Amino acid sequence: MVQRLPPTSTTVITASSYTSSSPLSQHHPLTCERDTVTMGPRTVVSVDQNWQFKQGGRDDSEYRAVARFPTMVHLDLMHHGLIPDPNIGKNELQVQWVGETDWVYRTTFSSPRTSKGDKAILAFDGLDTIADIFLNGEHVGSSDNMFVATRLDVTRSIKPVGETNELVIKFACAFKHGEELEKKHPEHKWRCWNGVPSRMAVRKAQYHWGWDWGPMLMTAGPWRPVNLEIYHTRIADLYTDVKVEDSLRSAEVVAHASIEGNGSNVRFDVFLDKEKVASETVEGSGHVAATFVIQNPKLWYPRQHGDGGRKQPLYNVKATLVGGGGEELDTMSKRIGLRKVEVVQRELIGAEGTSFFFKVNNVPVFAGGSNWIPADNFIPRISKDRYYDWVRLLVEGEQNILRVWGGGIYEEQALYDACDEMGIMVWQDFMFGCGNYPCYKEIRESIDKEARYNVARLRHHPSIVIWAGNNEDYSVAESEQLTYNYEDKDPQSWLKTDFPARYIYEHILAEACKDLCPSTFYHPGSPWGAGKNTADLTVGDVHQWNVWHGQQEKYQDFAKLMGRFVSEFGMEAFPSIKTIDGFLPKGKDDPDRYPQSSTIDFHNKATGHERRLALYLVENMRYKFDPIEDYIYCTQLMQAECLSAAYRLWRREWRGDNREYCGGAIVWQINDCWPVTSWSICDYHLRPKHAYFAIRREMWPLVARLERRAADSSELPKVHVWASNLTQAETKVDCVVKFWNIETGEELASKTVAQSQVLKANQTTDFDSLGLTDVGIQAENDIVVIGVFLSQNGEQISRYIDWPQPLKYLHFAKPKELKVELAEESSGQFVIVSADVPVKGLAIECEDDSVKFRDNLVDLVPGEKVKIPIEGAKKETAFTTRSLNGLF
Ligand code: BMA
Repeated sequence: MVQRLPPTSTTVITASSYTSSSPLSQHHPLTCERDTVTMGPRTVVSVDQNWQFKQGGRDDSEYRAVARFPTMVHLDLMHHGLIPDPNIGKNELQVQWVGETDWVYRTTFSSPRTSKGDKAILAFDGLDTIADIFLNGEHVGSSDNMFVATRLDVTRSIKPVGETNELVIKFACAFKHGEELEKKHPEHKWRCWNGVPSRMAVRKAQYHWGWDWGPMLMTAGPWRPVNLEIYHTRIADLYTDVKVEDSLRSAEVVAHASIEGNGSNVRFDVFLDKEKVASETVEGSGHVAATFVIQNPKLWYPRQHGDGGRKQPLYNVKATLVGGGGEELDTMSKRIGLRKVEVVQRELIGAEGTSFFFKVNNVPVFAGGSNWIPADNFIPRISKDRYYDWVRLLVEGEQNILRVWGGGIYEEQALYDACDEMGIMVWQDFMFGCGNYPCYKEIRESIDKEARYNVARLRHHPSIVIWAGNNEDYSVAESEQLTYNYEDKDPQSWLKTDFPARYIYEHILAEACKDLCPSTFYHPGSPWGAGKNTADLTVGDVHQWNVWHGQQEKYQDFAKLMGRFVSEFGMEAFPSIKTIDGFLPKGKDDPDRYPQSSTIDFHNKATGHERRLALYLVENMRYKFDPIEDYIYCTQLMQAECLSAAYRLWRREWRGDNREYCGGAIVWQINDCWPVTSWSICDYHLRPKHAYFAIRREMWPLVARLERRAADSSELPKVHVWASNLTQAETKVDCVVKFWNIETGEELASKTVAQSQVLKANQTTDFDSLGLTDVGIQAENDIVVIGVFLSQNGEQISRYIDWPQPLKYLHFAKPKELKVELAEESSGQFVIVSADVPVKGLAIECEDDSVKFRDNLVDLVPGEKVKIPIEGAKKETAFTTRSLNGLF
């Protein structure tokens, strides 16, 4: 069958079909009466009204209305004023009892009209966590895994049409449940970092047990929607296999529908931007499929690639189940993207080991982005808009990858939808983190179900470019010296070792991915490198924590700490003063409003945080504790210096074909789950820390950078200058390097290092290095600030100012003239800043939270005006500044 598109489109689609009656009952063990009555369409009734909750196991507790639905118990208790807000002060301590007890949720709903032979299914998208379900007094099912959906056939328990049903869910204490399981399995070596070991026995978000950036808040409740479905037949699943030809000129999309019950045929429709581009009807039930071949497909790319547009092209595939009389019985749609993704691990020229980078539609992509933790302790209150706002922040920060970390949740649909639309690649971990997980039979079965459910739920998202088995569990195995013989390929034997979870990562999850999503790369863990030590910098990915944790290296040495792909590294900083004032019980008047106070320390969960922050501050800058705003500024400046150094030095090693010495850098972490001092670059309220802007500048597609390096300490350093072009086009640039005296602001020299020089696409170009004496500078290097300016067709496109390190040795001048002006231009609002002397780390601040900065914390040199794009300022908006020059 061939279908031609309307003449306006260049896409030509051919379609063919396939049917098999697969034994669907395997997947859907519900008994299904096959009747000959006329079938009605599937109806779905949201069971989201009348919900009430109470504490379990107590006769004196009363039911109260929930605050929202879906929900978690802390939200309901807060709503009734029964617990204080755990985000404020030290209230976390007051609410611990909530996680140490049982909870009951109940509702009523009336029975809808059904036809003879219809089934009634109660579908729970997510129950947190140890749940027993009762309908009209009868126990109808249970669940002990927060990450799976539960479908219960209640055909025989539901009341006749119009009558009222009572649904009760009893949630047992997950914390105690974990402890019991830990005791029940003394054969296992329970070891973990963060939380308590018993967390690993419960398939519940691991950060609920507390993490080094999060409180311990053991939630419970129906955290995802509940629906009542009435049907005779339905589409149980719709998925696609997408294969983009190497030439990129055509793509094959095989759409599969699994049918439960008896339909007659399935119509598959394919849409691009709401316009129908193909349609195909296939007879049969069980498993049906249709193949579409799309010529000149509109391909999905990570942002900055492909057409470079902000909105990626997405196709909709819709399946409609049609009965014998032509009646539509059910529909299901999936929004997909057409792309080909590879993870390239191959030999490198002149370097050890193998590369690790993503290639999308034949284009190697340097991945620069962030790690993601759950955006709240109570996920139901995170709206779709908030997810989109987070992804927009990422996009506006010039990032292109987000790693959904394994100690949280398989995220809400909205996060992946936003990433699909905005061209953000997603690295998706399975939900295991920082531990030696047990692997007894019951938990294996639960994990298998969880893996298959979530891979099937998420596999249509083009943004998901890799699945990884866990977060740092192989590193825990190494540190605990557990058994791991890479050469042993017999899964059964792994179960007998003291590291049985290898069976989860290299067997259960690997098989689930192979069966359900074979075209997406599966990586057993993050970090992991083909059986080598997880700290090996030459293979796979690494988590580079020797800055902050580990050896506590200097961040100036990030170049030598580079891995082939760095999926974690980080540095802490305080959040905005607005966020701190928000969690201090008395806000601005709180007696604990100083950096070392007990409330502020309480909102930092990292071991040794006082010492580590102090170490990096004391090594690098003259800093101030008082007022707290200055201390916040210092930690944020230090974090910005640290993280931008990593992006700058690692991105430099993206050097073209077979020279992809570093394929990506993913900072730990973009977000927080409550107001806290952590490694995040934006805080709980989405307020960027200054590092966010510094990273944004480092991820700009076309930049010039420099590094000063001396062969030995007696020599003046040489200035090494390079440009990095992450665009797909070769381009010609000019590059000038300028030198100023830091204390006087006098311009000492200027040197053109590139004139109409070709920068190859998608790689770094080194320019000739400069000796300071070559440009006539005889003075010691420590008073020279160096700027590198890149221009294209006479227009400056990148600037970078480099300072001698450490900054604490420098004597900064006080500017006589520091201008900060608000300007309205046709391209938007700007704050324009300039100064007569070099200024380090000029932060523009503003009381009004509705003013959004698109850049900040800039370095100034004399003779230059720097434009900071902003939004939302009014004429009367007052701006203040802070800089290293101004601190002392
Ligand atoms: C990591 C993460 C988290 C942790 C972070 C900071 O490696 O995987 O477990 O929060 O370090 O310590």
